[in-house]
Amino acid sequence: MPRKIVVAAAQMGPVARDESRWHVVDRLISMMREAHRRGARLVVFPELALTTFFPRWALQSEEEVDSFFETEMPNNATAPLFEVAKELGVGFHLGYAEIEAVAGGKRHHYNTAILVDQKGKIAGKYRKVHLPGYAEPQPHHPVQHLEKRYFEVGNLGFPAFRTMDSIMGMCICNDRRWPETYRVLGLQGAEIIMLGYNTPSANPSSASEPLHLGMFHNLLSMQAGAYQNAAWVIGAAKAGIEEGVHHMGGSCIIAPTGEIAALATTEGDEVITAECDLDKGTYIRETIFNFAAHRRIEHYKLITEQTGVVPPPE
Ligand code: CDV
Repeated sequence: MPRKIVVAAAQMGPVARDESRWHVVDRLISMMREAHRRGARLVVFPELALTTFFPRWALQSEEEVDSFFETEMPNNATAPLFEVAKELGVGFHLGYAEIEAVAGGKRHHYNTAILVDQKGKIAGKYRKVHLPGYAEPQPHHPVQHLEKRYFEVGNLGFPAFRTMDSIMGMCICNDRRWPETYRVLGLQGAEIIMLGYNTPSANPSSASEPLHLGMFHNLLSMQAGAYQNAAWVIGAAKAGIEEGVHHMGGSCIIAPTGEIAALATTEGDEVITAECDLDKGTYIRETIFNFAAHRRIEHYKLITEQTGVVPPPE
């Protein structure tokens, strides 16, 4: 019996600093309805989808920082999205800034994504592990990227979830560039890997990188991750000029073969869809990337024991 699901990536055009959550959620709902009209049962929204990409600024007051975070999910502003998801029978992935309040009054800040099932229930949560950028502004950089100022490293690992008749995993933006992300999910049998991203079109830390490499590296990373782990990868971008910074689009749906099944063509709100055969990667998992037969973990120790580069002695 074929296991097929139509999935969508809902790319977002810019979100202004003063745009309300209510307005953003309206945009997300419109795209969810459009995806549903095209037969989708799962929609992937971008990283930090509810607000502008605030880590481009060195915000000074705690109050202002917290205004970009959610303390509960769903909340008043996002509840309509959950309701429409349930009404339509469409699952979704949503990135947002999360404050977790723990005992003793301490609060943790994470760059988070949730997976909501087709009944509107949260089926999984992920907190971004690979936080790019800096804690303090870098005056010589073309664009500031201060995720290390606002977020703690995620504490949930890379969990996979059995939901919506599949095994699904998530990662967020910069995580998509790291092979370890996909492999940890691949080792749990992930068939669909979802991610959102906010990526400036020009490398924020290097004025000398040719512009065309941005999109090349974006697709290269996701296509390699998909193929090497025989998984579908769905990437949803924030695109266009947001508060003066141009973000690349290129939202895409990538097959387990590494081939691009759908690719966004605009820099605005845009829904792309593809029919995913969840068994398309099976022959890859049983042959070239049969992990149980071919992986040689006794030779991979450095990957978990060492962080930076240590060249051999001269
Ligand atoms: N939001 C991100 O994680 N952005 C990074 C940028 C800073 C390079 C990315 O990897 O796309």
